[in-house]
Amino acid sequence: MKLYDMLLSGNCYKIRLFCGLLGLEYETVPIDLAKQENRSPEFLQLNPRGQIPVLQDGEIRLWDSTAILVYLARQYGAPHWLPLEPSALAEVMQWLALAQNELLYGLARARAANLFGRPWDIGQCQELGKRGLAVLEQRLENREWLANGRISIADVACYPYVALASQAGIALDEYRHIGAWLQRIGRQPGYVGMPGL
Ligand SMILES: N[C@@H](CCC(=O)N[C@@H](CS)C(=O)NCC(=O)O)C(=O)O
Repeated sequence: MKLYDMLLSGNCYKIRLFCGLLGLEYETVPIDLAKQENRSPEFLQLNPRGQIPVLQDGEIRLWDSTAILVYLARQYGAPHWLPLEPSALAEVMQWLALAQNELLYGLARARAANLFGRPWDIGQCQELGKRGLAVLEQRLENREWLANGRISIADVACYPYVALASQAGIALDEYRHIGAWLQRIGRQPGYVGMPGL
C-alpha cells in the first residue's frame, strides 16, 4: 500500500493512525504542499482535487481521508470499526460528518492559518471549531467512544484535529471528557503520534 502523505497534515495523520491501529504496513510518498507538489499534473492524475491524503492499494486508488478510512475499515478491519447494521453505520457517519465540517473548516483551518499562514479568518474558524468541540464534549460526557459503544473510524476521524487544537490556538483544559477520550485513544495498541501531539 502507498500513502501520498505529508507529516504535518492532520488529514494524512488520520490514515497513518488507522494503519497503526490495524497493524497495516504501507509505503509513504511525501508530497510537499509548500512546493505545490499537489498541483503538479502527475499528482492531479491521482487526485483531481489536488489534496492529500491519497491511498493506492493495488489497483485501488482513493482520495479523501474519510473514503480511505471507510475502505481500510471494511477491507482490513474488524466489523466494529465500521459496522454495517443500518443504524450503527449511520451513527458512525454522523461523526464522520462532524470531522469533515466543524473540525475541518474550524479546527484544521485555524491551525493551518496559525502554522502555515493560510488565508483563513482564524477567529471565525476557531468559533466553528469550538462548536464542534462542544458537541464532542457533550457526547463524551457519559460515553467512552463516539459511536455504538466501541472504538470506530468515527473516533479516528475526529481525533487528529481535536488533539492538535492547541496549534489552532484553542486550549482543551475546559473539555474534560474530550481530554479523557484523547488519552483513551492514545492508549490503544498500535497508536502512533505526530509532531505537535
Ligand atoms: N476532505 C479532504 C481534505 C484534504 C485536505 O484538505 N488536505 C490538505 C492537507 S491536510 C491539502 O491537501 N491541501 C492542499 C490544498 O487544498 O490545496 C480529506 O479529508 O482528505
